[in-house]
Amino acid sequence: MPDPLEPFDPTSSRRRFLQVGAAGAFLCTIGGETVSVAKRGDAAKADAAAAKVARPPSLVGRAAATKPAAGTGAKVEPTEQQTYVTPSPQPGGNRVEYWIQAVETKWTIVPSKRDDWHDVKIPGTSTFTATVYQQMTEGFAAALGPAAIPGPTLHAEVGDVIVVHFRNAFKKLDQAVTMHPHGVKYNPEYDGVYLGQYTRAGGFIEPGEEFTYTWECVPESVGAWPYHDHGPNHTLNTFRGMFGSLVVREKGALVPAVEQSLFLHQLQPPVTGLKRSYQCINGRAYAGNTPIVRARVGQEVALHVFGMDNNFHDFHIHGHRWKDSAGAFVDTPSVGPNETTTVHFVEDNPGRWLYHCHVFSHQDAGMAGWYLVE
Ligand SMILES: [Cu+2]
Repeated sequence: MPDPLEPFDPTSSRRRFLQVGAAGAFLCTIGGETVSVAKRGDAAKADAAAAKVARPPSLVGRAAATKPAAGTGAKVEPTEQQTYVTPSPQPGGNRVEYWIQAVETKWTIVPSKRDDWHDVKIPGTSTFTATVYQQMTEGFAAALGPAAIPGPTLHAEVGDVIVVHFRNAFKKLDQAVTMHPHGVKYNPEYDGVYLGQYTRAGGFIEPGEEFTYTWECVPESVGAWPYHDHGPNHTLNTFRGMFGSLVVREKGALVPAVEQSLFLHQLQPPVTGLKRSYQCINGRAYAGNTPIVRARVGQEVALHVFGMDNNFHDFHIHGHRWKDSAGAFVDTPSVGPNETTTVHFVEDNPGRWLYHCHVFSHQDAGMAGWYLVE
């Protein structure tokens, strides 16, 4: 493998080009066109292809479907022969509403230009244009959260419905995007997936448009799950930041004192246009830039760890171990693409600890952070 700290330079040698290029390369199938995203600048090709994807004919008459009276059980506009009913909360459940927009934003991967773990400088620019989900106040009146990687964490309980008022607020990128959840129950209207001629209302939200998703929290939804873009250009948009988490609890369950979602993913030159690749946690690389998790002895700690790229990752915290879902003690479980593992323990070991992906080429290129216990 190439030294991940070496700048990416496709002209330096063919061997390096093949190695580094292959490491970050992927194919986007966009509206019937296959685009290779393999080297710096290739993201623009995928964006250009996505701009040409036509509104699916299945969405004729879509205006009525974009704004169903969510929670009232009103039927959305049929887009095929079958119609679907907007679900309502179970008795005792709530409508948990969010306003979330898709935006482009300048994002810096290593703001401190340092790796506090190895106590070295990380030179060079690490700023690129990310695509992200941003939480807004009711009616999209104002920003409620930052335009950041990852998007907001959504919280709900079994019996609730999560209602996401979603807006595509892209300014420069001319392409449809969506919000596709894992873990919750939804009918095809609220799947948030582009399916060509079979696309339903929630699967193609163009710049300036809004759509309201309604997702049910059923008993099988308990846990932490990712959401991400699943529009025509979903692979690229997800790789450059369009993802977040949703956490569903049993009714009345207590919230852990320390709870944090951690996304393990890489930001590679074909996606960012930067000279080198970064192994990231929540869009940031190297200890001091990645999330600093803090806890006190005796507190319940839950860390939801997601794989959010093409790789498998091994999540490790020094000084700690916990039980997996099968009841076995672990300290380095693996997560694959869009898979979640929850680290769950009562804190019993004070100190400055490192957490990191234990794939060695990932940990050394930034996929690490601090866990501080008083
Ligand atoms: Cu990893």
